[in-house]
Amino acid sequence: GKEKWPRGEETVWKGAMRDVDTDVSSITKSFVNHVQTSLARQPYNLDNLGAYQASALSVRDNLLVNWNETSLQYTRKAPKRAYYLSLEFLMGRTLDNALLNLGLKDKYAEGVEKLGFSMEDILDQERDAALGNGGLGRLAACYLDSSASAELPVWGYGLRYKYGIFQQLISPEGDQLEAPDPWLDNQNPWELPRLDVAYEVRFYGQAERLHDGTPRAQWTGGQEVLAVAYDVMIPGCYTKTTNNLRLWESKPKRGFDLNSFNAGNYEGAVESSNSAAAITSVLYPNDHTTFGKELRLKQQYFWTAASLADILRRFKNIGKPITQFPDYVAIQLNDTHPTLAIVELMRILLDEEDQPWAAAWQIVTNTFFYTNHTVLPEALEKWPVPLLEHLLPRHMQIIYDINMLFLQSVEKKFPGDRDRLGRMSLIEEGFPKQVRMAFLACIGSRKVNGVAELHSDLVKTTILKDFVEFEGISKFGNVTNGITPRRWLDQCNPELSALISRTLKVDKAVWLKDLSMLEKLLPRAEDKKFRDEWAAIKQRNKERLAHHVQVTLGLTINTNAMFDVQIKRLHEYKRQTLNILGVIHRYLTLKSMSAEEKKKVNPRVVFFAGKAAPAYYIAKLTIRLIVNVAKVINADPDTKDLLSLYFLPDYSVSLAEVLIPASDISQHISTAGTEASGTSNMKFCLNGGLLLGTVDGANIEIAEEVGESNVFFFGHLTPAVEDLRYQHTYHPVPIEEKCPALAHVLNQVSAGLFGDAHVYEPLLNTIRQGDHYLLSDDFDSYIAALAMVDEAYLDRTEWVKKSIRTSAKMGKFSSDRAIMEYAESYWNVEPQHVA
Ligand code: GL4
Repeated sequence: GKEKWPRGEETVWKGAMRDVDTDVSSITKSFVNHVQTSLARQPYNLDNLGAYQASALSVRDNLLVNWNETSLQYTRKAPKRAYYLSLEFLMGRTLDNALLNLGLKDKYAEGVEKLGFSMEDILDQERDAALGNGGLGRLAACYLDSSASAELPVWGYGLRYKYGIFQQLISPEGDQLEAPDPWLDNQNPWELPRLDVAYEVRFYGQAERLHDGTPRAQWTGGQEVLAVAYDVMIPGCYTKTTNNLRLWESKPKRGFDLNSFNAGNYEGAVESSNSAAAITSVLYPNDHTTFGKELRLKQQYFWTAASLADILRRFKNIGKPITQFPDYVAIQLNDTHPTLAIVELMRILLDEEDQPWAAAWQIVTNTFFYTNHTVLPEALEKWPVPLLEHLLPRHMQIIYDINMLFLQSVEKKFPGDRDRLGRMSLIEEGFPKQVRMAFLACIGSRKVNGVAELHSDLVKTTILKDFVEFEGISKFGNVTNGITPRRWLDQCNPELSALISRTLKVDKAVWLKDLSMLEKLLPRAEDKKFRDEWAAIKQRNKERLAHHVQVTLGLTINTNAMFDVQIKRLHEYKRQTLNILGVIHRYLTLKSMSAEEKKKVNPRVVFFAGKAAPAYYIAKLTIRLIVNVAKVINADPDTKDLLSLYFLPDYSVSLAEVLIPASDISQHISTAGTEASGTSNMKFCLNGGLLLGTVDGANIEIAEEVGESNVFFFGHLTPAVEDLRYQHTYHPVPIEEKCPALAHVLNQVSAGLFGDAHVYEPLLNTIRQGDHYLLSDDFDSYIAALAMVDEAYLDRTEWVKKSIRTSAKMGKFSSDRAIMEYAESYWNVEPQHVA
């Protein structure tokens, strides 16, 4: 029966309720309480790790108060909600972000100092939550921050991997080694285990159509595992709104399979429990590639099935008919990884809710929204039909049915166009047949978008061209990516944030939530005092980075040099190879200079960081080349004061927070048309670093905002790429002829200038033969652009003006703008103020 509420005396409850701490004495009190009770440790005798844990638990209590109020409000008002389904959430550290969003950082700093600790040391104890590979996962994290800050009822759904992205070690030879990332080892104060929120998820088994005049079928047998919820609080900036990120962990339904156990098969019994736990054991470390592994497909279904069951249960609590589902629920698919949610919702509506096909499809296609994040063919997901049939027999039936009805409607619009039917079919012919997930995501969604103007155009004119012709252009849109200025300015660059608040004469609470206000800094570019302060902050951030490298790697960095940074996943399309070959070119040029000529040269320090997928041989060779070039260059007394080079291992969100504010120039040099958006480009520019890049992704829109005179562009444009590749294949010209400067650099590498002459041949051959990413076409203009950067840096006054102008014009790239576009134009969800 229903329990009475409130139980007992309401006034007693109310009088005992906790509020958010606001003064230093209640903060120290809660800190010490957690030391004594939660940590069961003696006060006075506490290390930095213990102090971090006590701080985190105390901050968590504050978040929980807001989180509960937010949930209560959503339950009471039952507004339409949006759910962001992402296999990756690259959150980084939480404590600093939570303190800043709560507006309690100064008070906590004061409190812990009184207890004998430094805030900086405490913050440094936290491990990154690195449940993502790169931009796609970090974007999801920025969108959660912006949703909560805009008071939008948006929840994230993902997986609670036991191991996040691998830790990268670099051997002395320059090989990347991978070690597991045991991020949960020291307990994670930021998650709330919800053992009471659990769903059964089925795999394998048999699906039988009922043939009773309905489209229903029965799915039975197979393996059942349990999905258990872990909740992560997502505080908004200067608001009570604290949303939820729900991560699923897989568990065996029973500790072990009793049937096998009784039959004397102990090993088999334990094995089934192992395989259930395996589902959420590790994040796949591939960015832009798919491998067709069964466990990855299991992850995708496990996560979408649990999330949908949870969403449906919450919807049912409102008590509305199922046909109104899309009036209360919008689901954003972060790339094709959660596409099975479309099929799973169809299954539930048909088989469990007894909906006719057309009604079910109507509900589905009004619920989902699909974002595409890349047009690289190797990243477009396809699942073998036999694998799907085996693992998810009912879903495969439904996919066939969707496809049949879909192709019938295509045939109706384009009668007799068999080529078109073949191109558009959800099932690609071949051995084996494969399901094209991007097509399924497209036809199952209300809207489809790309992540920057150029990319969205490419989606419409290439991979989904036929679908635009069939469904009409209005279904296809663009939402240019954004970044949260909380983490990527206020948190990572507190001095710059403070300068901005002083200059604008407004509290950061205001401009951090309306980033276009930065434009008011523009006139200050003409103010010498302001420029000097601006430049001094950049210099201190460079020293902070140098200090970090000194402490962690024992290397001494020349902070009088220009800091030139390229940090991102290693990939041929991102062309780290172009950068390192450019560095070698610079080195060879310096070696040929007279002492007199050298005096005019600007010293430069080049930084690289980034991980390569463990099986990506060419990307790993690029790391090896960078490391070995660094050894030679950094040890050469002729040049080392003018050029040095570092590969910083184990790139992470936290490392990015130190690198980005220290950059004078950063490189975003993908082959035109390959980088869908890029988001670190925005982070560098927001922090006053200038951009050296190709005419690609969001670089284009950044240039539109800050003005072309404030960015350094080079290279061929997207429309030329196809032609150039055709030339490479059918009319190849030897590199010596086409680009002698590049040929010379390659020959020096081949000759063993950086050791291991033969080792690099496979890498060099990707350029000598085929050159799919057009390094030989862009090398000369790249070198010219680097020279223009040098030239510009000599006029330091003008450089600082560019830096200020760049930062001032970055308002558009706040993820607050992006999330409002999704909320208003796609999801139709509205802010819910929590009083
Ligand atoms: C990516 C794109 O490569 C990147 O340009 C974009 O900024 C990011 C977020 O939209 O998505 N796509 C894939 S796949 N990984 C990415 O980082």
